[in-house]
Amino acid sequence: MHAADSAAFGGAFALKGHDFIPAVLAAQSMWALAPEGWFWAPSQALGVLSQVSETRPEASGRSPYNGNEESKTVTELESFASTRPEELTAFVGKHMIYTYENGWQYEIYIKNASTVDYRIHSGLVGGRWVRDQKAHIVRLAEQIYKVSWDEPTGTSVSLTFMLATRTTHGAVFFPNWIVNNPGKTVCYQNDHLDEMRAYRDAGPTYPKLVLDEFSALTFVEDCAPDDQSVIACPPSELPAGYAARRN
Ligand code: FER
Repeated sequence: MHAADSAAFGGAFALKGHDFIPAVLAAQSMWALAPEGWFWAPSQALGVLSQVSETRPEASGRSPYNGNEESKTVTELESFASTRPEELTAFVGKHMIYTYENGWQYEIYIKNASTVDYRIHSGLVGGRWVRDQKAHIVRLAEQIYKVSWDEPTGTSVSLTFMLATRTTHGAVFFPNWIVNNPGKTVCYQNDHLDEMRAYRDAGPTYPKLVLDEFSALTFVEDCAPDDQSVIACPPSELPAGYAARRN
């Protein structure tokens, strides 16, 4: 791990070469050891850093990252397997409906520890629905989960679910071709995967539209994992009032 990488984890920052340490920092910080040497870190960051180093997959031999990434493909480099599956059991099976502050309404089913199904009820790409999207799912803290993936369309999605407050936050990065022609993605994507990849590769990708929105969870229930009946039809074929249910 480079000092710069260490800095990215939890906000630690390197002060190598600086011999003046302000007292206020000294009171709230500690020296931390990275392979390249000692660096200064806020004390809150140290817990995160020690967790990271204890569970560093490359240290356990599980990770394909070996310092020679140029020679590997994305498929070889990217693993959707959770390093902490025991932390996901309460989240797997969750079926949630939520509305962003901009009015867009979405539905997601956490199908298993590395897969989501979803349906979009309204918004830029309302009507779109997707099954078996591989996603990275992690628990950030008690009752807070992050779900991140890259669509065949080129849209990148990172969603944070805060179950205690029944809120979410979405950071979604739409390529420009979707902004120009959102309707092209409105379908049951599983039947059009090659078409979506072709649109993605044709672009234009830029400028991307970044959605950065909070939402309210209006409906939450627990379903069994890997249940194909949870998300099984387009929004238009749902019974009246389906997405308006509140609990
Ligand atoms: C979400 C925001 C965006 C979401 C999915 C997307 C299931 C995906 C959008 C797209 O692929 O067009 O909250 O949740």
